[in-house]
Amino acid sequence: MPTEKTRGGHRRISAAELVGCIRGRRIQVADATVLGLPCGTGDGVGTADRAVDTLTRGLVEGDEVLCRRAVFDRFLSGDRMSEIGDRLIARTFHRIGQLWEQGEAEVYQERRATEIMRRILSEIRGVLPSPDAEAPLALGATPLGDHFCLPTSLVEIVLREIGWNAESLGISLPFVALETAVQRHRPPLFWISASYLGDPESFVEQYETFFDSHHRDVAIVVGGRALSESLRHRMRYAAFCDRLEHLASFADALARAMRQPNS
Ligand code: B12
Repeated sequence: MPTEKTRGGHRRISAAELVGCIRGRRIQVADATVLGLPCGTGDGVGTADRAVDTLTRGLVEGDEVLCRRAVFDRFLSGDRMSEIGDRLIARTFHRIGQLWEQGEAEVYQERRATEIMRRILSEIRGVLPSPDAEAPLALGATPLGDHFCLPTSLVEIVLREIGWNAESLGISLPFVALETAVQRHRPPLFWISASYLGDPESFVEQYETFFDSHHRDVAIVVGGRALSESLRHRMRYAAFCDRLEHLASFADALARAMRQPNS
C-alpha cells in the first residue's frame, strides 16, 4: 500500500488508500470509526435488496445513522458507486416516490430524504481518492429549472471513482453558463442530467446549439428521466445513459482511448 513519509520519518497511509484497499479486498472492518467512517459500517452483511428496504425505512423515518450504514456497507463491501447509485439509491428513491403517491409518505419526508442522501454522498466523495494531476476533467450540471440534485452528484462521484477529475457545477444552470464553463475549462467530457424540463422544446433548441459548438472537442453525455425517447430522437450526443453503469463503461473506454499515444 503506498505511504507518504511524515516529517518525523513515520510512514503514513492515507485514509483514501486504506478505504480503497478494504473495498478492493472486501475486508471486514471491526471498528470503522478508527478510519473516520460511520460507526458500525463495514461488516458487509446483507444483500442489495435488503439494503433497499433498510435505506427506504431509514430515509422515510429520518434515521440518518441507519441510512449512512446502508450506503457505506455496500460501498465498503466493494460495490462500485455506479451500482450503488442505480441499484440502491435510485431504487430507494423510486420507492419513496411511490409511497408519496399512495399517501404513505409526506412531502417533508421526501425532501428530508434528499437532504440526508446529499450529506451521505458528500461523505462518500470525501473518502474517494483525490484525482491524479493527469486525471481528465469532466464537468456537468442540470439544465435551467431542473432542481434534482442527486443524479448530477451521483454522476460526479461515479466518474471520480473511476479516475476522472469530475465536478458537478450544480443544478438549474442556463445554457449560457454551461457554454462559458466549457469554453473556459475545455473538459473532454461534459454531462447534462435532465430530470425535469419546464420547456422541452426550448431545451432541445438550446441543447442543439450547444452540441454544434462543442461536440468536436467534448464528449457530451446526456441522461435523466426527462429525456424521453421522443426527445432523444431529436438530439445528438456522444452517449445517452439511462443508468450510471452505462456511464461508467463509456467514461472508462473514453479515458483509455485518450491515454493511447496516437489518439
Ligand atoms: C425527490 C424528488 C423530488 C424533489 C427533488 C429534491 C432535490 N433537491 O433533488 C423535489 C421536491 C424538488 C421534486 C420536485 C418535482 N418533482 Co419530483 N421526485 C422526487 C423523487 C421522489 C426522487 C427523485 C430522485 O432524486 N431520484 C434518485 C435518482 C438518483 O434517480 P433517477 O432520477 O431515476 O436517476 C437515475 C437515472 O435516471 C440515471 N440518471 C439520471 N440523470 C442522469 C444523468 C446522466 C448524465 C446519467 C449518465 C445518468 C442519469 O441515473 C440515476 C441512477 O440510476 C421522484 C420519484 C422517482 N420515481 O424517482 C419524484 C419525481 C421524479 N418527481 C416528479 C415530479 C412531477 C416533480 C415536479 C414536476 C412536481 C411539481 N409539479 O412541482 C417537481 C419538479 C421540480 C423541478 N423543477 O426540478 C415525478 C416525475 C414524473 C415524470 N413523468 O417525469 C416523479 C417521478 C414522482 C411521480 N411519480 O410523480 N421532486
